[in-house]
Amino acid sequence: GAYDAPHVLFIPSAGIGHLTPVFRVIAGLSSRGIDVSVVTVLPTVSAAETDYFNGLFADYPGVRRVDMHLLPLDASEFTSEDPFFLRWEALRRSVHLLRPIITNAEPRITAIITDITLTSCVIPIAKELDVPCHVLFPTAATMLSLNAYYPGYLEQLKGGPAPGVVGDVDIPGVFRVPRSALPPALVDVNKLFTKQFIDNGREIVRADGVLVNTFDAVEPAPLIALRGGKIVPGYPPVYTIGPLKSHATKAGGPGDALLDEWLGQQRTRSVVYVAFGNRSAARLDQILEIAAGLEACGYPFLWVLKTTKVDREDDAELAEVLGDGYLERVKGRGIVTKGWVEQEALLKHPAVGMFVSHGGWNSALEASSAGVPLLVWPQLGDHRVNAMAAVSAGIGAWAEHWSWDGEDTLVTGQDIADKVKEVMADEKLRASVAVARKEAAKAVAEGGTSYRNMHDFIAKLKG
Ligand code: BUP
Repeated sequence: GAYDAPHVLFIPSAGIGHLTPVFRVIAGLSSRGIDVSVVTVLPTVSAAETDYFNGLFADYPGVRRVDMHLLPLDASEFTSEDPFFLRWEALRRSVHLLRPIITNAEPRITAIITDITLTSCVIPIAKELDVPCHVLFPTAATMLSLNAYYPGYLEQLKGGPAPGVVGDVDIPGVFRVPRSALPPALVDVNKLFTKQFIDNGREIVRADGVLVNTFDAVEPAPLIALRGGKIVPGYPPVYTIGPLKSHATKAGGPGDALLDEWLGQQRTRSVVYVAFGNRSAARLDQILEIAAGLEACGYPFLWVLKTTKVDREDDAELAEVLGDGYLERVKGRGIVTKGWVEQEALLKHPAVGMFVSHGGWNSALEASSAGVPLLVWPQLGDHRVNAMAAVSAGIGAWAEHWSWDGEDTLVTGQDIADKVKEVMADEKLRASVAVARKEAAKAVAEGGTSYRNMHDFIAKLKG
């Protein structure tokens, strides 16, 4: 009833990129005194996610952990699907287990916030139990606009000359996404991911609102289109609340003491930071070209190297992967690590000059609020759409013709070195990134767009 204090149930999904914005919102609400419960499914897909959950509960002891056990998924039903997509499917098929969790919770659950991947399964339960439900969209508003538009786009195709054959997708009021830039799964309407994406895109219209980790000034077009009902009439309110701050309370520096010391010795804006997020692993031959490119670019560099998609399978020794003598040759000038770095803090270090990134939206926003230009080398999923968003926002350059999901072309060390030098020397880009940095700070400062949206959202939670 109206006298209940707010108690928010978060339903996260899998993958650090999905957990990141969820945890950041949890931290924001919890530190404002709002009671929060988090559905927790163990074991997680990757070891990094387990550490991430443990860190959250250690840092925010007031946050309640609600364990949920997944129903087993018959993997033989799916052929060679991504381990994260499979987990999303397992979660989707287990959501009815949430019903007793919600009805038995003490104090009463007054609001639900679900990750986008579970939207079409969670909203019917929330409606049935009469609990308001918001969706947290973990990537760019541009992707949200594609998610909103795609179900209708496919419907239109049905009446056309080639039903079911996906082409370029011209999102009203946003831009035309070439077929080649779409998340690869989406061009095949029978893919598990595509089915989930379409169901979620349809059902989200019944949500009470959508929270997005972005800010109005960085992606004005999709926000105007969504809010103006130009993509889907009657679309729910979109709360832009980014750039969300890291929830890690102990994140003082970028990582360990040695890294801090090394960074302290580098010239301002001279370090090339290279990281492709949590689930993009390069092939060995490509890793060797990246190594050569970084060695040849002439700048100091810090490279977070992943050799497998899921970290539990990663037992490669760096020295072996990189070959004889590489680490000795670059010693002092280049650091290669497999470990977790506190990226948000790292990007704010004055020595960091640019970021070679896969284009995960959390990473892109962290770079923009630190004023660090991106060189986006998309790897999979939404990365190319994010790269287009980053270019139109003036926060980065896009290596448009470099290898991508499923392609076996190799980008040479020379190409990588040339592009790094080009971005480092791009004064125009550096200037527009500096503007974006100011806009990002303005958005979250008192009275800014993201600040006000968060304030309105909390007021709504309090009823
Ligand atoms: Br790796 C790594 N430290 O060492 P994205 C990542 N992160 O803090 P995603 C670290 O993880 P995909 C590390 O700062 C960001 O907040 C990073 O999210 C943090 O990409 C987050 O950038 C990564 O959205 O890959 O989800 O890992 O987009 O392929 O799902």
